[in-house]
Amino acid sequence: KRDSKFAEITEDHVKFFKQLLGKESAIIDGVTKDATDDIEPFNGDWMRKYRGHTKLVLKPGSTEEVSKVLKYCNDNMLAVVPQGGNSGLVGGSVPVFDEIVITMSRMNQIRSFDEVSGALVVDAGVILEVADSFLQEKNHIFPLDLGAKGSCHIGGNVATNAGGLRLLRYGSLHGNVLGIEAVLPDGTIMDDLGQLRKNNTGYDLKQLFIGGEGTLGIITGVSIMCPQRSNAINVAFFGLESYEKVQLAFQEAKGQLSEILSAFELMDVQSQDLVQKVTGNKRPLESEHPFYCLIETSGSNSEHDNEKLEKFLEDVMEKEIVSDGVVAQGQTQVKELWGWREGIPECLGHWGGVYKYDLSIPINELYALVEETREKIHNSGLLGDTDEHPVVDVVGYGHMGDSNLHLNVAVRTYDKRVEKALEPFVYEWIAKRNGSISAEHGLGLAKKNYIGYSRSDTMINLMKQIKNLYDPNGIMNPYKYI
Ligand code: FAD
Ligand code: 2HG
Ligand code: ZN
Repeated sequence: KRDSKFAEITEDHVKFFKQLLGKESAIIDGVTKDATDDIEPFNGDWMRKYRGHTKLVLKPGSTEEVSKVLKYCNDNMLAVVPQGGNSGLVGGSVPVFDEIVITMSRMNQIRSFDEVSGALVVDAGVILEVADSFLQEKNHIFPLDLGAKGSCHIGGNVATNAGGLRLLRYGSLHGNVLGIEAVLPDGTIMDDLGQLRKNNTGYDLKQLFIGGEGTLGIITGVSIMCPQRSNAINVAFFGLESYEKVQLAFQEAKGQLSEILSAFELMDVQSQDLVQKVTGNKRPLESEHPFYCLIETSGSNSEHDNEKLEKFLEDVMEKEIVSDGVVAQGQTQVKELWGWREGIPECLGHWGGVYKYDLSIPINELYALVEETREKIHNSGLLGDTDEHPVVDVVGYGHMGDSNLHLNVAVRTYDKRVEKALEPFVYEWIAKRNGSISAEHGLGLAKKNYIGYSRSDTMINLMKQIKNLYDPNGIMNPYKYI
């Protein structure tokens, strides 16, 4: 239900914002004129699962403008949703009712780069791929990479504490982010945009905004540590006959490839079958296997790394851990092989909808959940790719190197019966193993009722106290997890 403490947007409010933001393009106004088509992309999420009813989208162009917008909203009890690239997978970036969308797309400038320290300072609305291309010219790399890089914003990445494909190597944003500039609901600008690697002067408040999902304030600037780009990127793709063997391969990879290992990704055959159905591409390996892994190495010497990777593959095949495999010959094949992994989320959406679970699980049990879920769906009679039996398939893949499983159930339509078969089953399964119901995507709207499976009442109460301190009126991204 819409919270009646929030004001409804009036023509006077719109007038204020128009005066403040000036430019015609800085506001999409469905209040004083009928909502245009333009506003709809801001109301819907990437999965087509959540839909809000905003009538007003604001596009501030500077930190000062964000500050003035938020102060006005706070004074007038207008609820807001910060939005980055709108690629989030938990419904956190779209309004639930008529909250004002504040999109960061106009704040898209790279502010500075220090070639000696590797510190990059950007506006929150810079697209991840744009930052990475900029860094490539400077022989550096953004320490985060993910399939949505072409659309997600760095501010959104930080707000969700995104993990992605290379966390194994470069670590999480909690370690890489050096500083944050954020605006609190009352308009206060929290300038903590330092570039220091070490700074133990009191509480590290910026950490609250990393993974805060827009519930405390709006991130306007980010300073982040970027490593040197490796000259050599090599990739191997291989098939295995059991999850036991996947674990052995992971151990071997860590042992044999140690400091050059930069990704270890897992995909089951079901996920690969669906990717093939959608893309029609030829599979990297001739023979079929229940599991596939993709390993990436990043080092300084291509020949040396390639030799290491070839030797690794030979060794694990000799030990009968790996059944078949291939090492990419050149960058085109590197990209092609990555496509079989990075393409999964997009391909799975092809049938209509996907129930997504993003889980941290003790590694030895990681795939057991997929098997149990598959069995449950089989027994429920919902499998069939028809309107009556809407489930297309149950697939498991993810960041094996970080014990992070993506359990996805592809469906023709979102269906209450499927949801009932999956929830709270999946969450109970995770709670029993002290796992996490959100490894890297956040809670948003999707998991708001389930936080208790991963956090104690004491922890949740402490979070609520922080929320009330920063946002006493509760205008920041309401109806979501907190
Ligand atoms: P949005 O979706 O716009 O917003 C996400 C949340 O952050 C919302 O709650 C929003 O209110 C808040 N927010 C956004 N910007 C700000 C800001 N400036 N200040 C305060 N709050 C803000 N995620 C991973 O972790 N790893 C992956 O490997 C991965 N792969 C993906 C692949 C695909 C194909 C897709 C579609 C998504 C993937 N994601 C992944 C999820 C998503 O891309 C990330 O969560 C990303 O970090 C979201 O960034 P965004 O700019 O799109 O944020
Ligand atoms: C990935 O690793 C993303 O590809 C998306 O985190 C996972 O769609 C998903 O469930
Ligand atoms: Zn992921």
